Amino acid sequence: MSSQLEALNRWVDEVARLTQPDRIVWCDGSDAEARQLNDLMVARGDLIPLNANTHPNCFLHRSSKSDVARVEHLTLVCTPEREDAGPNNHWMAPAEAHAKMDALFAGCMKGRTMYVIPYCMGPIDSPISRCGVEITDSPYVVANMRIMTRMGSAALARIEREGAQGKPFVKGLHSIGELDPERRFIMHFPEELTIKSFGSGYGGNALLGKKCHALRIASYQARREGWLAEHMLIVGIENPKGETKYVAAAFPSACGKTNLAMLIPPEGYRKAGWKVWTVGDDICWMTPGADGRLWAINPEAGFFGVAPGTSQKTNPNALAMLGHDTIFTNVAVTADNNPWWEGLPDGTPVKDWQGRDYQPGNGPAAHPNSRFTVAAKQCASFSPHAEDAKGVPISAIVFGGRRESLVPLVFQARDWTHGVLIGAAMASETTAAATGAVGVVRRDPMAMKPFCGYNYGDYFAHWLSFDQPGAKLPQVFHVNWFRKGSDGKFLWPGFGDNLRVLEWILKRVEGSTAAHDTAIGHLPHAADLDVAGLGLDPHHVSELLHVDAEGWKREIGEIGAYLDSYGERAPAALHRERERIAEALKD
Ligand code: SAT
Ligand code: MN
Repeated sequence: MSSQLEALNRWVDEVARLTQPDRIVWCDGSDAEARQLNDLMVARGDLIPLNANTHPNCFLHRSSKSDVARVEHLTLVCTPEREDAGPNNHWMAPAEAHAKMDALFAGCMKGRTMYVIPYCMGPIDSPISRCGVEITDSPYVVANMRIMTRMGSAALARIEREGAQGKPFVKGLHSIGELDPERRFIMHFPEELTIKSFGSGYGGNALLGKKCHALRIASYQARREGWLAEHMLIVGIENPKGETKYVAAAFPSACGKTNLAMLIPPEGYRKAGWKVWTVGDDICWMTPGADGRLWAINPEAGFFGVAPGTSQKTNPNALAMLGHDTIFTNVAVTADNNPWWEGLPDGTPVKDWQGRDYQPGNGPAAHPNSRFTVAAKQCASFSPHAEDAKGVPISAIVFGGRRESLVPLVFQARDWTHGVLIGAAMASETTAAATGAVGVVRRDPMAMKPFCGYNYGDYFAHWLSFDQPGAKLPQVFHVNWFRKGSDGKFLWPGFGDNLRVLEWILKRVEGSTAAHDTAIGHLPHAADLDVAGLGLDPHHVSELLHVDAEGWKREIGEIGAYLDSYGERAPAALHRERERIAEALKD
């Protein structure tokens, strides 16, 4: 046995001694194993089979009602020095955190089965991919990890192979405990490549390959090793000439990343031959290639998407892929046992997400953060290059948030440093993906606020460090689909029509269109955005492309105060860039 497998066995033994499960199961990822687990969960009531005629092999899971979203206040990064976690993270000293977690884990799997899940984040043969092992007592977690990662024997073989090359795997220990919010923590030990999560069964808290590994731990590794682990979708845009360019885009949770990744071109574009290819909808690992470009993979194998709002109108690709082999969590059901959520035009809920008879007075039928888990391969727009071992080359990086006011529909950074400032200054109104108030504007640099596994000041410096001689870095843009007019209505139609903005972005990448230079960056000339036929009020178009100098002076001031909150660790180059913009706004 290789020393890596010995180390893994030792860790599994150690965990079993601590948690005292009745049984230990090593997951091989086979279909037979999945069927057995499903049967077990159905028998226990953890999964409810949905209508087998309309939704073959689809199941509903109802979570505990106080376990429906990520819990940022209980998510900690445990580095020896508090400063290394930074003001952007909750922190605890590693020894104290281990003691706290081990006390929670002691005996917690008595009467339960402990599952050992070897997994690979990214295509199994890609050098950019990384492996981990999650130990959990939740069959629901196993079923979700099976869809979201490459899980089982192939991953175990890679772990063994990489052990011989001295490459470690990430260790994640998870127990649902008693699902008691008072006894819940998600702890990260980046220097030990270790995660300990207790007391929640919810996606981002429990599927440890996702936010915990692929973002918090991976961002830390990426800084050490010279790559980027980002909260970004990856989408390929094919023009009528048959050329495909790839765009990576960062938006906070529940701001439409899945919809953008699966966009259906508006009819005119479709007829002209435009196509959109989905590579990923949530996480992007990018690494500089020998040619100087950034090459990206999606480390995930599935989509864990927000159900409410997903419809034939907003995301037909998603709706189609949800017709079979899907796990739904916290949606409502109709009388004929089909899944239902707010935003679906047809069907009537009879049971709400908690399984109660549906009554409008009880609030939405589906939980606002209810989710689907589905294999990426089920998506009709899934890119034929999504599993390429070398990844796909990124031409443009797009940052975006939910901003009712001030921020224009689209603008382009002057250069990389300006682009990093734009990413660092991102702000967005909060959503239901995390517990807490919804709709409050907060700074969410690169949409990584809940996911950056180290000090944001160091993270900004890491981003700046990619600007090397010979680098062919992507152009950087900022978009805002969520601008509202004085009547409180959205000014921009969004969804498929966002391709009109992506088209301008790609023209800028090619250098085939001029732009309007402003203090905050390059904006489209109204005539260069293909909005004819959208029926937009021309006044609204100019509002969408307007730079409100007074508003931006305030914003730039707030960005300065925000950078100051990282003290010495905030790169001087960002301060200088901010000052340059502040000066330009005076003209
Ligand atoms: O954290 S999850 O991955 O479960 C969902 C999200 O917040 O993006
Ligand atoms: Mn996300």
